[in-house]
Amino acid sequence: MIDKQSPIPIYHQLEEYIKQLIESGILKPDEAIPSEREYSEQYQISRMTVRQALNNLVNDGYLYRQKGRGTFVNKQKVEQKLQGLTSFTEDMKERGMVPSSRLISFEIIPAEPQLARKLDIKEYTPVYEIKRVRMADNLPMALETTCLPANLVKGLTEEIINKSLYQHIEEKLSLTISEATQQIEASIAKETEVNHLQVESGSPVLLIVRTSFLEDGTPFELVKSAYRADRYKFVHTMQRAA
Ligand code: 16G
Repeated sequence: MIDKQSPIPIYHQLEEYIKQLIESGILKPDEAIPSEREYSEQYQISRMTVRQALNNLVNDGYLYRQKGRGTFVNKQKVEQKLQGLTSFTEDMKERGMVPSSRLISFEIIPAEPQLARKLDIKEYTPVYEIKRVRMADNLPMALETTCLPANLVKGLTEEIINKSLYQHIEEKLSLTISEATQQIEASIAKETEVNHLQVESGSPVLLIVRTSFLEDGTPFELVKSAYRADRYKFVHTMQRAA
């Protein structure tokens, strides 16, 4: 597996080898991997080299560490396609995972000027502000703050937002959700994100800001989310112009 004559650095060879074992399912989620010492003895390589390979795999979300217990295989990341406009509930159900939410706060606030502009409403008109931890199979995936004009997306209750916002908008309010614009940016989890997402401080997150529109072009939500970078990857198919 390890070729010391190869120009490819040894830590990288070890990293790729462990990655293959994970991707092919030979190493299973939550299974402990051998220790630094075991790898170093087995392949006659320095512990520093092993540590570098394992650190990279932890940072890329393939492995996770538990203090005093060792290093374990992470669950495979959720692959999120960047094509259709789908809800969190739909995305998780499609993967056979059970979606749930933990409500952090739910209030009606006056829209400050920047938010009002983005939602195309008058300044200081009421908006719902909802903070939820979105979970899949009881594991926190994202911390999401959603702002919706209260005069447009009417009648929200805790019960509704603990289920699906999009389902309420489409089925109860009979509004047609049409499109969204979205930006994705890399960042490091802030303190609230560390707490709610149950990650270590310094962990990477993907920040997503989405504005979504109804059929007639009216913006109905501005959503800011922090997704755990160790649980998520975004996949986009592109076509080259003819
Ligand atoms: C997703 C959407 C969010 C939407 C929510 C509705 C992203 C980045 N965000 O989380 O804009 O409000 O789904 O989910 O994908 P729900 O219908 O399950 O409440």
